[in-house]
Amino acid sequence: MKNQANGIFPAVCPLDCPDTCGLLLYKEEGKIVKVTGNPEHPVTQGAICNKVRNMTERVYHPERVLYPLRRVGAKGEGNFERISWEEAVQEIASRFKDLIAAYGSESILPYSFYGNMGILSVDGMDRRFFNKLGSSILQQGICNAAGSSGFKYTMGFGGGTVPEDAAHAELFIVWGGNIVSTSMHMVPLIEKARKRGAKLIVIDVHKNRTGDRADWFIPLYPGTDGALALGIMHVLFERDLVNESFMAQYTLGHEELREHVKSYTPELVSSITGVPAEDIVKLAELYGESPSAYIHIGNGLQHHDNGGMTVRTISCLPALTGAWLKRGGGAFKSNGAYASLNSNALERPELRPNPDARVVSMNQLGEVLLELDPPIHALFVYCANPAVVAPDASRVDEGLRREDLFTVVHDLFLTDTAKYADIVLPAASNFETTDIYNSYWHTYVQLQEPIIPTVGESKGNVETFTLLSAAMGFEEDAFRETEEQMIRSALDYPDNPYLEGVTYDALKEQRFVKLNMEERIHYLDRLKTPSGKIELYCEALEEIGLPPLPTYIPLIEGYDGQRRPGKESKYPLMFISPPNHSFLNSTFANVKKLASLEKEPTLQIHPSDALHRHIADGDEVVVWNDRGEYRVRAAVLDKMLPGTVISQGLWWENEETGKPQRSNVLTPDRLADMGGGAVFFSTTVDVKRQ
Ligand SMILES: Nc1nc2c(c(=O)[nH]1)N[C@H]1C(S)=C(S)[C@@H](COP(=O)(O)OP(=O)(O)OC[C@H]3O[C@@H](n4cnc5c(=O)[nH]c(N)nc54)[C@H](O)[C@@H]3O)O[C@H]1N2
Ligand SMILES: Nc1nc2c(c(=O)[nH]1)N[C@H]1C(S)=C(S)[C@@H](COP(=O)(O)OP(=O)(O)OC[C@H]3O[C@@H](n4cnc5c(=O)[nH]c(N)nc54)[C@H](O)[C@@H]3O)O[C@H]1N2
Ligand code: SF4
Ligand SMILES: [Mo]
Repeated sequence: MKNQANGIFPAVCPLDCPDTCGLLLYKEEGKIVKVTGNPEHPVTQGAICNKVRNMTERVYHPERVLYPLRRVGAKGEGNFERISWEEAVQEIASRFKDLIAAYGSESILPYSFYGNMGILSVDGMDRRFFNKLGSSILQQGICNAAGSSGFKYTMGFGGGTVPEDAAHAELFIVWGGNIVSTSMHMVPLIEKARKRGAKLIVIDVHKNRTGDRADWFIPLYPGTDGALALGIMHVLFERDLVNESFMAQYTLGHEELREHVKSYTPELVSSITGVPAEDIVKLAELYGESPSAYIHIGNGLQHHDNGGMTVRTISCLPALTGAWLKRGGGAFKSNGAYASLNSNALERPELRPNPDARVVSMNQLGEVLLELDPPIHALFVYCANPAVVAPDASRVDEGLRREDLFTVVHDLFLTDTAKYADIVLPAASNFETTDIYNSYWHTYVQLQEPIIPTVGESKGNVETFTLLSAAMGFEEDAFRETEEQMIRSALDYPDNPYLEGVTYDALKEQRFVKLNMEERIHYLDRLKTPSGKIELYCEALEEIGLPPLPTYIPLIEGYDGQRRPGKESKYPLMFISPPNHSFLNSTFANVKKLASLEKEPTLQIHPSDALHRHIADGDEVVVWNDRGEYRVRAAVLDKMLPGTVISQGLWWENEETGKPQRSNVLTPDRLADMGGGAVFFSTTVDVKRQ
């Protein structure tokens, strides 16, 4: 395909988005000229977002890194000279060897996330390389770690209601997410259901694009969702809207829970959440009386100090009503676990000479680079842009600026992170490489093969880490495997019955292959919690110092449960910085067409908060706390409760204006209550006119 000048070729969207769309790439004279959805994809059915319709602007962007580069100016300045791959690889290998000899292999830290969701790219040859190297291990808690952990404490498994079933729900609750922007294929599915009378409720700290479409939008104070869920439980038990036989058969601890939630009266919960008591009762009744209620648990509500407990609590709701037994009912946090692959075969942990190597959190990169003892001396960043996306960005900058830190960045662009690199390696896009993709929402696995030759001298991750392995002198066969061999071994995984029938040959022939969802009939009978039941009472939580029953725990930095700032909240406003519609995290922030749709970063502020600060709509404002400051334009709107301000989008620094515009200069690097998750939204700030 890559050598054919013209034609229409199937492809997969590589971005960190639940929908993992099937694409069609139109080629003319050897170049991709158009990207559309593939109408044959059973779930995404030909519809794609505007971001990826503009993917050619990214693939052929004039600023794509085309050659390996070596830094010539100061760190962060962004001045580089062109070098060859041979030089780059040799320099990296010799620096790594020297560092290992002087300080040990744990002085090297990989830093990666899912800028390309390809399994071979981010969970494949790279892992083999760092395992064999014996580097420090990165704990990848930046995205859904707290919430996924919370869901698992309750359900034992990282999979819930799948889209084909959700389509049959009568009530959709989108809770702490923004599906219109972040999982757009849920929308037609809900709209179709609404035509036959289904309802959409959105619960969020601000009226996002999804809230705009809701039958009922419920605003609440950040980090108080756990209390709202407990209030719903209180009403469900009190009004006998629970399913006793379901609870008896499938749950552990419903009697304890019944007693426990007596104290979460609608009045108390209203005082915590800001949701009127009568609305809490109405919401519980709608939920309890719905023939089939589906809860879409977004990622936003778990980026908090209490994010794990919040998701654990919400995911208990369907067990009270028995919604899991209704077609379309239940809950979704992530469906990634249905498509679990053979990670040992992919990552080869047995290559690691030091299985007990230290584990460091990607959410504390600044701290790790500045304080860790013994120190990190080399950082290898790929498929991630930590200077923009990681919390406490000023500390991250300070760490990246360290003269004695050897930094390599493999990316398609000179991102804010790459500007700090000693060596930049040009990355190929996924349309230039072979990989497989599973989705954390739908149930199809897809194959991508190269559609165009690599742009410039760029190389995909597999090839890059294969080259580096050779330069390090790694001789195992694992470093010589082809993509096909890696895919075959990843799919050979009898431990996951959902993977039955998904083979390399089937993928070659069909492009998208459905998981064996027949297996889901056994979902409730084969739960992987210690008790095999849905754990309303969860002993394992006591082991990590948390209450075994769902409990509202106020934020460390945020409201204290009585609408007063909590003990570490020096500032009066809660600052929420969710993703925006036109970027994918910080990806596309450098694509003019998409950046111009978003215009500029803004701060949405409630009229009452704006008034006493003398801030008018359109004013330039400074947003600050002890960690840093952020200068943006105010948008005075009443889309949230007073006391909460919103700034959407992960923007790169603006070289033209020089205005600080990374929201993460304000966010804390504390870890959430579970899973080492990030707590971006448990942030307090103040705002003034510039
Ligand atoms: N267009 C676009 N799509 C994306 C992304 C993107 O950047 N842009 N990112 C991708 C990634 S990596 C992810 S993880 C997903 C995330 O997608 P979602 O699961 O939709 O999560 P977020 O967009 O992070 O959710 C943000 C919402 O949570 C709300 N929120 C914040 N705090 C609270 C709270 O305490 N309670 C409640 N109820 N709501 C709260 C915010 O107001 C915001 O509306 O989207 C993916 N898709
Ligand atoms: N304030 C705030 N911060 C947040 C969030 C938030 O809501 N608010 N959301 C958080 C969440 S949920 C997430 S998931 C993280 C996302 O954090 P990241 O995954 O770091 O986000 P991206 O900005 O998408 O950066 C991905 C990078 O990978 C590069 N890339 C793409 N394909 C390839 C490839 O094949 N090879 C290589 N080597 N590089 C490639 C892209 O060019 C891009 O620069 O951000 C987190 N940060
Ligand atoms: S970003 Fe999401 S919606 Fe857009 S094309 Fe990719 S998978 Fe589809
Ligand atoms: Mo994410």
